[in-house]
Amino acid sequence: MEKKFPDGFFWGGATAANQFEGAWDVDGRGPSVDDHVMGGSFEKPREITVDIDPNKLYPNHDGIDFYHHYAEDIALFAEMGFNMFRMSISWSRIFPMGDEDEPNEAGLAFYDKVFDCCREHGIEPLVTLSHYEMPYHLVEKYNGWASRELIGFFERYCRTVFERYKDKVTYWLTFNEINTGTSAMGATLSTGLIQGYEGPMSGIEVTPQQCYQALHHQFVASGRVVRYAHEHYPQFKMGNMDCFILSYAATCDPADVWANEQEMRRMNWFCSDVQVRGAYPSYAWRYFEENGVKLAMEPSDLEDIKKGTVDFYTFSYYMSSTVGTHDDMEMTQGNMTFGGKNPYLESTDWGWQIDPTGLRYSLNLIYDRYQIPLMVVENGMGAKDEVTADGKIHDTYRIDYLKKHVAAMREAVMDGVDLIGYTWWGPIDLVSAGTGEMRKRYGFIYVDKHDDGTGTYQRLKKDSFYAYQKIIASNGADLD
Ligand code: BGP
Repeated sequence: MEKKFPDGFFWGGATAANQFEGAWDVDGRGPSVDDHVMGGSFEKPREITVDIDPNKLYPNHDGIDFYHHYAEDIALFAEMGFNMFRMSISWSRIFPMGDEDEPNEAGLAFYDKVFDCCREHGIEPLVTLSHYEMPYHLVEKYNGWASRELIGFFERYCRTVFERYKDKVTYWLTFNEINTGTSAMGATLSTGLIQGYEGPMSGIEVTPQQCYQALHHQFVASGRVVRYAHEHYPQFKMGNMDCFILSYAATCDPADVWANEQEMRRMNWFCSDVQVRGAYPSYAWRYFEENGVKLAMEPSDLEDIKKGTVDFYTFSYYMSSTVGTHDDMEMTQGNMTFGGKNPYLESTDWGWQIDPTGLRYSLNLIYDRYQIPLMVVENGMGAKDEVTADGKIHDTYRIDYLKKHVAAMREAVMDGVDLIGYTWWGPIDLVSAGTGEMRKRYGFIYVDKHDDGTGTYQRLKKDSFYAYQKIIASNGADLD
């Protein structure tokens, strides 16, 4: 059987406005949630402050200054052969407070320039409407997505950008990694349930009631904007976005298998069952009852969810984990999560367990369940890079990770999965969402920016730049 990806496959990279644009207070932009989060590390959690302290370092404020380097960066992406670029629009650049009536023209004009630049290079933008941020004012005044009023504000923001960019953008995602809203980390980054909160980013205490009510508001908002897009812009393709953390049962003890199934439902299936199938899954109601969740709903909510199902399913995939019931399980860190250690896998320096076969397995599981086109919109390896005296970065570990994951996707395509695109996370180094570090680098392009805030912002091509270029040029056939 021929080992190949379909013609027209999308190859590219993925970013988020808050982690790389910088220019946090330029041209009328308002502060977003991430602008209140300080830098951290593997050992030290990021801290949130209510007021921005000018004596402290908030790494998202400057990011890697894509705001002033976009033309150079997009040209480098084109040089690698990208035909897709995933990016997000900063809501607080368009509506600085989030609840005002009129958008900020300077913010809108910035994305016009970015999309035009993509088009000039033959790159299709894939735009996330909300990637781990919202105007901080919405947290201060409404406690984020705890409030139903956010639905209307989000709709206004989406309608504004849909109309403005209708001729420039076709592929849209509503909420990045919406399923993290089931956890404390997501309550900060995604649903913003942190009114008045100061402390470690994952330290906020939230009840299942608070998490699922906020998620319900996001489901309704997503359903409404997807439906609106379908009705007004039939050319648009609307997708969801989940953080897929594949987990295996830690042993063949049936109790472990069932515990893992429960975790797979909570983490990986619950949100996409709603957004792809258009209804709360049958298993949700028992969970709600046993965990004291009573959703406040308006009569039209379930209809909005039903009528606003997505056209394609997208997800991030970095690692896998294990779940079990036995006390002697060894634990390890991971993306937005702690999980069981798998003795068959190696880990990155940040404890994320590398599992390319898990990507093939996940793609098969997801496609079997939903039967709609899939995209892997984040996959990558955070690592410390060293610049040699002659300005080179020999990131063989990243190339190895990349090739193994591309090979796994190729197998999944041959298994019959309708996979239409792949965007590597952080094709250019950017601020880590989890730790706020710069030294946790994902890029094929190195950026001279450091954890203490110093750096020239100079861009350098790593060895992986050329490796990805070769993979794209052969449409994934050449992995030697
Ligand atoms: C995903 C997020 C991204 C990104 C990535 C890597 O969960 O969608 O925003 O940051 O993970 O995570 P980190 O930056 O914590 O290494």
